[in-house]
Amino acid sequence: MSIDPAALADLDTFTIEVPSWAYGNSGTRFKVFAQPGVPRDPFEKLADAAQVNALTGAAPRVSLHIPWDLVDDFAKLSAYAADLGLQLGAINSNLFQDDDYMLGSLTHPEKRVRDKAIAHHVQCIDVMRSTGSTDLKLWLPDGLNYPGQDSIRGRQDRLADSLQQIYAQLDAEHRLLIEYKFFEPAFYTMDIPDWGTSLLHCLALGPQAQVVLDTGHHAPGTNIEFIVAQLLRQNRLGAFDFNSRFYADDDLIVGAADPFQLFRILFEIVVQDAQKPASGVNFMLDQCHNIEPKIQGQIRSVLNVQEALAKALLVDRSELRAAQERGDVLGANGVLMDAYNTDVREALADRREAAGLPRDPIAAYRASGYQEKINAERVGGTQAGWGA
Ligand code: LRH
Ligand code: MN
Ligand code: MN
Repeated sequence: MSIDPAALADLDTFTIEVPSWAYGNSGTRFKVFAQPGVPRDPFEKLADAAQVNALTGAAPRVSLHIPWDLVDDFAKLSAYAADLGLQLGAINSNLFQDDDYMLGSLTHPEKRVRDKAIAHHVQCIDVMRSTGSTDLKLWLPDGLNYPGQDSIRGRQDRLADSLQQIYAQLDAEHRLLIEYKFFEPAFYTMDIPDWGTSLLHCLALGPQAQVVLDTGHHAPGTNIEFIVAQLLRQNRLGAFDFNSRFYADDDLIVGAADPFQLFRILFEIVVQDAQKPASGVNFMLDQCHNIEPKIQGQIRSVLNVQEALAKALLVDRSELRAAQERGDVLGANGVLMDAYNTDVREALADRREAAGLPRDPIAAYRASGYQEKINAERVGGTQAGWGA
């Protein structure tokens, strides 16, 4: 299949937000491996993220996690980001590392604990006011391990009330992005296990509440692109947490486990024009690089998303529609597969070169000397925030 450069034009405005925690040390509950050169504070995380953006030209925003990225002066952090050509992106709250939250946070039976969890979000909204961030991202780790442990219904009611209190604090330009996850840390039921629960809470809250789809947060075999199509149709797909998985919430490099799934997801995005910035969908990464080099891992991730989007953009939509309308099952499937099987790597390298970027950003990073410099300069890098 020959590649019409005009078909790829949307790549020029398509950006990917990187997570601050991808640059810190991480691991599993068994072991955190320390890597040389990892950042010692949020400023150094931004410096690393700036490398990813400089070499790909497509990663200008960085998500923060609070309190992992707590600093005294967020306006200063924001100004530093701007100096590096970056913007601070979504602010992630953290409800999973406080002893008070053992039995839940926003759903906890005790009002005192719920109030504390709500107050944490008010703190995050304050951070957003200093950083200029517009997205408050909430992943709820609450849930039950045993049937009968607490009332499933009662917890939904408490959750609705807590979310309402958080939503009421948002400024007009803010969004509350609600992430779901089918299991872990709770094993019997999570309080927001799926997109339906997330969407119902969003609908009850109002138009500033939208769903976050983390690609690692579904039961094996779930058709994620169906969820994408459905949420977009309702105007409620706020963001992605991209990563890939073989088993559960593996947080591996996006497109590494199943590039065909990533293509199918991005095709549903393209069908509804959601790759354009005006759609408001924030394409974020949520990954950890436990054993691979982190900055290169982030660059690889950005390239993987770009490659999958390029293939999705190459689908001949009028051919596809024609085949669909005449009931040509194999023809329609063939149109999709032709695009998926197209090697877009040279075309993307050409585009990068034309934009003054390196054809091969990973090779350029390896040749840049940046890794050697931070390995020498930074001693005692921080952990990403969990997994100890
Ligand atoms: C939960 C999650 C959520 C957290 C992040 C660290 O599994 O995906 O987005 O904020 O991991
Ligand atoms: Mn996530
Ligand atoms: Mn996750």
